[in-house]
Amino acid sequence: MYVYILGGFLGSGKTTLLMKLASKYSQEGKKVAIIVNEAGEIGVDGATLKAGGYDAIELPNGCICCSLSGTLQNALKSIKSDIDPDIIIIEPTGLALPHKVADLVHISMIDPDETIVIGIADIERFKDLIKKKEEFFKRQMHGSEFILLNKCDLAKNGEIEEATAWLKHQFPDKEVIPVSNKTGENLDKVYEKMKV
Ligand SMILES: Nc1nc2c(ncn2[C@@H]2O[C@H](COP(=O)(O)OP(=O)(O)OP(=O)(O)O)[C@@H](O)[C@H]2O)c(=O)[nH]1
Ligand SMILES: [Mg+2]
Repeated sequence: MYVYILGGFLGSGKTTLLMKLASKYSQEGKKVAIIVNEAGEIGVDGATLKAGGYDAIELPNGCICCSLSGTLQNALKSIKSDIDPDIIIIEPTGLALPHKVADLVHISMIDPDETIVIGIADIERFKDLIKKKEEFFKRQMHGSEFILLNKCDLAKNGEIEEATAWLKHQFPDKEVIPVSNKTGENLDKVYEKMKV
């Protein structure tokens, strides 16, 4: 069982990627379970996900990396015992620290083969986010395996190069992949990075 955690600020494209991943893996015949913890007004609810044929658990009103940490651990345990999926995809709120969610997965004793945190940044609001919340953004990306620079379909000339250079300077060890969760650009590279 693999656990993927999609970390990134509010509106960066976590749910859009989650839906793409869930549908790809289901089409491949894998059993996918989803945990979403929405903070914002944009997104999908558990009912919509279930309609897509996935086992989905929605954890609203609180943040899974802090106030709902016990709830998350219980959800993970019941998913493991009741559904036993091949893949669990977790979308924490845009205000969560994804590496803390990964720590909770580890201590919940569900014993995944691997837990992978994917960092997602929004190219359209990149400069603005760095200006206003640089420290938080860095902490959010800190525990990720690699970083997706999303919404590349909206990027203006030079923006992708500039943001990539900034990210590579902050995180020399992390691969930065410009993608569009909307058009699907470069998502093949993302799938290659995933272990299943
Ligand atoms: N143009 C463009 N829009 C995108 C892309 N990915 C996501 N969006 C749009 O950006 C908005 C936010 O996307 P979501 O996937 O809901 O983002 P999120 O990170 O789940 O948002 P929260 O859960 O509210 O934090 C939606 O209107 C998406 O349609 C992309 O690659 N390109
Ligand atoms: Mg969302």
